[in-house]
Amino acid sequence: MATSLLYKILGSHLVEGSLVPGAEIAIRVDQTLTQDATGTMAFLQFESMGLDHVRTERSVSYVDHNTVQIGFENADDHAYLQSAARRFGVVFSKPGNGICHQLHLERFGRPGATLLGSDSHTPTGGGIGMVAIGVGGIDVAVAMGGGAFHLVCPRVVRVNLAGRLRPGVSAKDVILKVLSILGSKGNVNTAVEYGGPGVASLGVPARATITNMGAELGVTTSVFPSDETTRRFLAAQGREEAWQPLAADPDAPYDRVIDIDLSALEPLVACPHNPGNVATVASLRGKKVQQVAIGSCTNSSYRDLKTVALLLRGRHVHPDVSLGIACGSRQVLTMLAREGLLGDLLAAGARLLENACGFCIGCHFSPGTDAVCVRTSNRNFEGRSGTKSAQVYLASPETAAAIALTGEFCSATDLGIELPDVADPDAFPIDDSLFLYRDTAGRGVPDAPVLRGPNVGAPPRAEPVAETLRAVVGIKVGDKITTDHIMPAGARLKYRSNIPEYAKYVFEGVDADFSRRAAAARDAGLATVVVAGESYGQGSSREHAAICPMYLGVRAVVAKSIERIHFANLVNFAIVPFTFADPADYDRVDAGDEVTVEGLAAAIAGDGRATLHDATKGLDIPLVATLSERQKRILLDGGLMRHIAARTSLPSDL
Ligand code: MIC
Ligand code: SF4
Repeated sequence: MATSLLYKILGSHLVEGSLVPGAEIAIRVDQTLTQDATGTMAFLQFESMGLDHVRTERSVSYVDHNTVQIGFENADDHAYLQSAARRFGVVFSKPGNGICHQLHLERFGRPGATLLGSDSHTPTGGGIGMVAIGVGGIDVAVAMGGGAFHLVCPRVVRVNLAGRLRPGVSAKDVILKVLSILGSKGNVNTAVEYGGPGVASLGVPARATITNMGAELGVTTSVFPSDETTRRFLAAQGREEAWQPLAADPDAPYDRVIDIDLSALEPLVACPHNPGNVATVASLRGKKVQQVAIGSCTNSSYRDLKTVALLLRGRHVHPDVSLGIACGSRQVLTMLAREGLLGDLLAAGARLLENACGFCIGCHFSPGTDAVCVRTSNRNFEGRSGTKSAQVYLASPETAAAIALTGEFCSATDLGIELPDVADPDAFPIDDSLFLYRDTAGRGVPDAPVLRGPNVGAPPRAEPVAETLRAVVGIKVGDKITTDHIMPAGARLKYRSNIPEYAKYVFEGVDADFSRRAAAARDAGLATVVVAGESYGQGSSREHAAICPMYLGVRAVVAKSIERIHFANLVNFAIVPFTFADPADYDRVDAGDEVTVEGLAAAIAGDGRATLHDATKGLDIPLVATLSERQKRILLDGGLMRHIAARTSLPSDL
């Protein structure tokens, strides 16, 4: 039977279930990646499983998120991660090496492999034909131990690309076009597969930009075929042996087919405060801009930054604009330096930022009050930049460069100059010296010490779901509440390894008193319920958006709908992910209401149907938790770690 590329790769890794959309399946995981902001929890959880080394083909621990290092906390986290990597047979990528997704694509990814990463943009690897999926740290910990990854088999949307991009239009415009068609919600348990004659005209970095921002669609993963372009990219990285050709069968069935003519695309932007708010650059022409930031795991390749450097060469950034540039990897930075392009950027007045996540997650380079800001990153959620009132737009590197020069919205073609057409080189400069422990990877060093500073504490264990839930509605939020709303990053990122401290900031930007109230309710023996609208938990994979609420006594979320990674994280920490049986009931519950759910554990063990009794209003509201049999057991056991301890003998049954 003709098969999609996604199902071919999933099929070759299937260990449980069958490839039927909507069914629960389990797959073997070849590679894992973690980054420092989610990695400390992942490694603490891995340690608690009692294994002496990882069981994967390749696991890499990157440090790229918390590199600002104000205070001792970040450096302590880095030291913990480095020592744990050595001990357990993981390759360690030192800070300064670059952003995990860019680096993994350059140095480790391989077509046809599965990659599980504790970061939502892990699907960047789909740019070279991997099935790469973003998950919470605890799921990566299990995969590092050799355990299978359980997921809902996604339905597959095919995006057929035809034609060729015009000058001034690039990969970011393609994915923004896809976002304008599919939207940034409602795509749970869906995957996107790209194909068609237009694929050949896109280089690997372009493909990776597109699969990277599949995260903003909310899909499980996105994948491109592996072809001659992929082979050339891997050969230029000195890794041709990792290549294999991969494509869908010509008549493969798809759930939906979308046709995009690349030659008809024009420069696009995502407007505040969601990547799905897509508009044309032309519609904003002339609007003044105060800050431009170029980089992030979406658009920081050699191709992207050389394009920017050539556009800026011999010109100067507008006096009212602050332009920051962050390369995705040391390889990219080295190439810019060797080709003299760094000089062009500096001469133009750009500020060189560290090769790290940095501005993308609000660690630094926050814009001023009410500033209009254009970024090449993938998320423009309210407040993520560090400035709540800032208006952040997402655009391609060429559009961002043109705006930096003129100080207002315009596209690169408006500059009236010949636009560069940058191709990848035949050979990238290879220097793997900041990847440590390659020689002991997979085996580890059993007697190597693991360093734990005072900021590094084991995550609290979840509790089995109660027979009866007695709670207060601690907060009621609207639609598209992102994990950045639930668990802010930026200045708070340094508490990722210290749950009691980090928990003080749950919902900080939405309701700064939430944490105090929830902790007080917990201490008085009352649980907290979060009530939410559509697409709750959009965005990142950070399981802290489940762990910290759990620590504060949150035992259930009741929403109109919940996004995939956050749903899984809630289950992994024994918070029941309910949806309203009738979404209209959302309007009948309010923050502060006292609520009970009788027979909660029995409902979870059964069909997931339960009744929320709102004692304050005297109402009964039907709820449903749509769970697989495995997820039911995890909730009843008290979270994934307890479930593993109770049900498996490590590591083979993970
Ligand atoms: C993000 O882009 O929001 C992050 C920071 O990379 C997160 C991971 C995290 O919160 O540590 C993600 O995308 O998963
Ligand atoms: Fe880092 Fe931003 Fe990419 Fe997240 S989206 S991995 S913070 S660069």
